[in-house]
Amino acid sequence: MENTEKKKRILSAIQPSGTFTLGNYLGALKNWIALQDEYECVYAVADLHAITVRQDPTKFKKNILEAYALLLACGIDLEKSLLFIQSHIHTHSELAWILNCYTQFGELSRMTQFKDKSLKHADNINVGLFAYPSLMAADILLYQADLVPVGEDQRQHLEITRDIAARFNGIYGEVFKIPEAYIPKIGARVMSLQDPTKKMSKSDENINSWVAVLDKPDVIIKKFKRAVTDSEAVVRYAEGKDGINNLMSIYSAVTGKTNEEIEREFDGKGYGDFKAAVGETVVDMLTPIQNRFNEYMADKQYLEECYKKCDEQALYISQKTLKKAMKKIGFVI
Ligand code: ATP
Ligand code: LTN
Repeated sequence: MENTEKKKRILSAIQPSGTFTLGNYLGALKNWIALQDEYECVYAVADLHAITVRQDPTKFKKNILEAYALLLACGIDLEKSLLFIQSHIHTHSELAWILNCYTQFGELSRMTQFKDKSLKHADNINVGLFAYPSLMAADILLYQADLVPVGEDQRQHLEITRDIAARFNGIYGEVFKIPEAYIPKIGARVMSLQDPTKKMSKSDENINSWVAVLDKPDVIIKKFKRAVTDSEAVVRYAEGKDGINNLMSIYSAVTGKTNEEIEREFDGKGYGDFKAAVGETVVDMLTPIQNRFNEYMADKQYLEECYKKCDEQALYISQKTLKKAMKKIGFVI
């Protein structure tokens, strides 16, 4: 996939750290799918990033393959986009090392994700966790990406990517394109079903607080039934009604209905009916994805063909940038 057309290039990646949630789907993946016609999209399973926290080898291997299959099942179309496995492309580790040498200790120390994760994994504050942003910068800069769709939590990492690229270009000339953040036209911030003031997160130990894309229909329905609401018993979007607001924005993201339309639809009905309706629309949305996921997982050979084809193209594109950077530094190429 060469950048011959005028289409801008989008790059994004997701860590294969366990199952994906409805938050990941509505907040990120759905958008990845929607971008495929307008942009040249390069997507990756960021498995190298995932080892900054300790992984069980058997589970890790399963998670990587499942993440790949799930992304395909969500609708990444390999006729239009690339979807590769980060660790298969050796240029990422190589450029990350180089970029480490153009990144300051002080600026990495200021990364909020590093500070948060250091607290969470106090027994394993490894150098990889510290240097995480320079690997992410390598992911982005290797493909000369124009735009990077990122959630709020990754914004700081995109900023440092821009700083590193500008610093390198300042020394050696135009080697890297400076990427911009892409603010999605669609995309919802999905909150926890048990504490709607917190974002839905798969690392939340209360499994009722999140819905996984691969949860069985009855489990999904049950989790929505148990969702925390309020005592007003009126379906309307308003301040102080975090639980209902969250359910309304999920319902809206899935059905495309506006808040007014939802309020009209559930006028005179109780929360029980509303929660059941939200659960059912989510099930209807996820069932075809789950079916496709099962088909892909049953055909490992097909999956392998998919990632090998993409790996080859990703290597080709990324190698050009890596060579250019190395040549500028003075390596014997
Ligand atoms: P963790 O719980 O381990 O922090 P996570 O579920 O928050 O993980 P990430 O891997 O950090 O997921 O994020 C992957 C992508 O999904 C990011 O683009 C992030 O912005 C998006 N995302 C994650 N959770 C939500 C959410 N609740 N609502 C909207 N988008 C989300
Ligand atoms: N750090 C990101 C995942 C990620 C990424 C990237 C996102 C790795 N490399 C390149 C955008 C571009 C996360 O944890 N959400």
